[in-house]
Amino acid sequence: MSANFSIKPYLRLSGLEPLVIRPETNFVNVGERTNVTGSKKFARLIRENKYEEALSVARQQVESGAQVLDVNMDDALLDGVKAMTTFLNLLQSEPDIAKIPVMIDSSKFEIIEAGLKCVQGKCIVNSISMKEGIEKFKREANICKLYGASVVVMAFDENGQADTLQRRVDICEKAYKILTEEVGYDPQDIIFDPNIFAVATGIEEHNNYAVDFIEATRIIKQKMPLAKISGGVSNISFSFRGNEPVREAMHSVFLYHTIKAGMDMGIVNAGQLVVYDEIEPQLRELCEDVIQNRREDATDRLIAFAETVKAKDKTEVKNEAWRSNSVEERLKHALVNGITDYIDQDTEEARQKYPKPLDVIEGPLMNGMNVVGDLFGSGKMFLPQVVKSARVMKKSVAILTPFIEEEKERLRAAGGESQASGAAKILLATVKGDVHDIGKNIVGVVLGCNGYDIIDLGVMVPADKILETAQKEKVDIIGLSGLITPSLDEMVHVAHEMKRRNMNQPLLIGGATTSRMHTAVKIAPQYENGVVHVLDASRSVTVAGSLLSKEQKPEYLANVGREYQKLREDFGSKKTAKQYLKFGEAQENKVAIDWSSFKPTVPQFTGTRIFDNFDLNELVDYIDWGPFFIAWELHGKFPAILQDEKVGKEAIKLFEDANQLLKTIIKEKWLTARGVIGFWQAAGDGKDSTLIYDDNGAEIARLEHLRQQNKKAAGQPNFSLSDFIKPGNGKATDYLGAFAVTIQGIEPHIKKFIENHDDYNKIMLQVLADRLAEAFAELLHEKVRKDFWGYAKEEHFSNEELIKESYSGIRPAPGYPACPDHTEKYKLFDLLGGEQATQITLTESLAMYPASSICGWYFGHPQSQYFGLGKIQKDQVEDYASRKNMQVEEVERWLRPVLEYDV
Ligand code: B12
Repeated sequence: MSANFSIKPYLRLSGLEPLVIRPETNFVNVGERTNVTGSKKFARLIRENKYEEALSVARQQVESGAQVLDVNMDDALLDGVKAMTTFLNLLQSEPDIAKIPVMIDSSKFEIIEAGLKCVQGKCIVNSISMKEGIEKFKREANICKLYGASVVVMAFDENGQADTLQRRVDICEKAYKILTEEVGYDPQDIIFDPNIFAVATGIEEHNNYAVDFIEATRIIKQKMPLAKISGGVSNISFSFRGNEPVREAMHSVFLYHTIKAGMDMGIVNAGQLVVYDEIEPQLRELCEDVIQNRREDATDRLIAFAETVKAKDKTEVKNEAWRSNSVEERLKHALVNGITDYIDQDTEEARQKYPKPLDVIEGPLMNGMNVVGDLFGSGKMFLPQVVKSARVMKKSVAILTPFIEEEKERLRAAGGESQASGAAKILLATVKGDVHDIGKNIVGVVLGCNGYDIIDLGVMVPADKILETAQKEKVDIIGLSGLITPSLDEMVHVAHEMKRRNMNQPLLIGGATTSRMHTAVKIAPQYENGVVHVLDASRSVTVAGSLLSKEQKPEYLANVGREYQKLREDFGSKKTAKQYLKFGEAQENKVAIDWSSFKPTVPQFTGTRIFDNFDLNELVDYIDWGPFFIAWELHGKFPAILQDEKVGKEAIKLFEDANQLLKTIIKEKWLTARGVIGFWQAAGDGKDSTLIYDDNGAEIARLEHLRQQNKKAAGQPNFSLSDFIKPGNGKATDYLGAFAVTIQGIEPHIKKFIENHDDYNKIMLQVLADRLAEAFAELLHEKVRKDFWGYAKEEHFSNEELIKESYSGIRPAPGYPACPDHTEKYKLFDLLGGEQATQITLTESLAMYPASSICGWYFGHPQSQYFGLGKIQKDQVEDYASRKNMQVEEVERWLRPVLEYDV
């Protein structure tokens, strides 16, 4: 180890990927739906032994932004040890879920221990305490330590739960001493939960609970600075249930103090819905009185005020007081609140006040954006608000630009130097073959808000163009984006080219399909001057900041380099640790379906049917709003998110804006929906292929499927989509369907929004077009089940049930986890009538243009289900290549992310 290399004492957790909780990290969300005590659906699936389906609950959690996954099997009707073991073992073979750390949650230690035996990486045990004496506490802590787990310690001892400041501190300190001195725990692996209780309950003894928690947090952090503090924030405002404005304000005030005191994680049901500084001053004062227990009548006064808040609708009162402030303050207010109403007149006033137009940008506008950046960075502002701020900024800059140009001209004519903005330049591009840019656009806006000069080259940009522009424009950072897996290879190519061209700018990698692991293993080794994977827009700011600071850059890149080296080593060792079946064995363990009594439902037609200009009104009810909010980085389930204590207010605003735009889109016919579906006679070959026949019984296509190859728990099959088609002996015995849907016509409207400097509506339109495409796929699938194929004529599901995929039959899309090979899209498009019938074009990476397009297969058998393929081995790849008549190397190129071996 070199002399200046030391591992910082941060709480380091991991699933397949690490989660490091650094001092600057905000609250850590723990996904709580994989908990039989909290989720009825999850409990039912576990009781019915439907573990594969139960995994989808976990997957949903990860997709909605959980950073840690809480797993709880405490149900009297369950064998908890068995359930925990089976579920965690299965979960470990799903890389998209197992990437985040697990929190093993149980009140029974034997269940915790069973869980500890299964998880890979570094997990959290929730919880241990001294409730049943010190010996038991030590014994359990020792076992947790043996497994390398971090522990949540409840402030609880033999005398009960700690409810005074002194007892909170004493119990935590005692537990800390035992854990660090006797058990040998690292302090950073200890998380205290010092009990948040409700205040303003009318019971005098409760009045000091908040003060005690805050003080306990402060003292615990002073005495034990490396330990973490956690708690359930919404408990504090329990007595004001039903009065959201007051609860929001209380949470904000409480968090203001607890975060300052050192609270770092928790189940964030509560939060800063309102920024502390923007709480109505009288309400803030009253909450401060209650939280800080500053006056005897604090509770009564807050209750009295709460009645008035309840009575009036806050949002009706438009507060225009800010208009009487200075122009600098007004610009700041407009930026922070995303108000464009007065931006023309305020910008003009500032331009006249300042000596040069550029001074307005570098002065009040940048000051305002710095506030926005800080609030976003500290979790006090949400992405939609930031994008609205950007719109204000861009509009103001657009007003100033002609004056800046004029000034430049004047200086040039007078032989002087033209002013140059000193902002660092960042080039962004979606790589060749990929058409997606929502994520990239969001990153561009967020970085732009932080003062960087963004050069956005758009989508499908070849490596040469990216690198030539970077060199010509002397950019400081290059950022690549990609949504589908073939883009990963293109990113490797760009990195390779950067080395060949002797470039020195750091390279950022982002987008839904990218990962730290792939970046470390495949991209970083191509280029030595810095390759960094960035998970989302919020993180791009700190990464860019570190890379652009001369002082921080060397250390930052050295750290990333070490982290990636470790990931490469882990990647190498993990591969050998996993157990796989020979391909033949996996084929033997296929899904057991009793075909003897199966009679396939005959679809209404065979061949294809086109739905052109489909009524958009009909699609609205089929929209799944969940991913809409995820795209805007507001995490939570729809519609509950609209009531969410932390993001609810912003979610409602966003939802209203979306519906407003949706109405315009439909009324003014901005977009057109086009879909194609088809059915064909089919038969399985008894192994991994599906044969497609025309009406005369002639074979017209042969679909190839991939099969799970990891060793399964007893009774669990190795899934392949081919298992869901009835085998035939060269003769049709079953049916298979396919579809493609697309939303066309977005381009002129995007152009208009760009011209209008309106990123907010540009991103909104893109996200809505994607939602409409997905809704169209859902609606057609329903029509297929009930009508065109008609195997589920009696089906009656609500939109919510449709989203949960409660129906029979599936529509897997090439590229999705059950069928990750994009090249099968060629066959799908041929069957559906090619690009002409679908009006979708395929890029060289098999992305579909327009971006808002989806295609997939229909499987009708009631036992058909979604699954994740996981990794596969060379014997299967060779078999697959020979079946597809392709070179093994070519197949390996398309399937690289699912290969269990290196190529
Ligand atoms: C919504 C969605 C769609 C939308 C389109 C999304 C879009 N326009 O971007 C629709 C419904 C149209 C769609 C279609 C398809 N999809 Co899709 N889709 C998703 C989903 C559910 C969410 C993606 C998303 O929009 N996230 C929100 C945005 C804002 O996030 P983002 O793009 O990741 O960007 C953020 C970060 O990644 C980062 N970032 C992004 N770029 C950059 C760049 C830089 C420099 C930096 C620093 C950071 C950065 O910051 C962004 C903001 O925080 C994902 C699953 C998932 N959970 O990711 C699958 C997913 C991306 N889709 C997938 C697939 C396969 C498809 C289809 C091919 C399926 C098919 N056969 O029809 C098609 C392809 C469409 C096409 N035109 O070719 C796969 C891709 C993996 C693969 N195997 O290729 C995924 C991962 C699902 C899966 N688990 O398999 N999809």
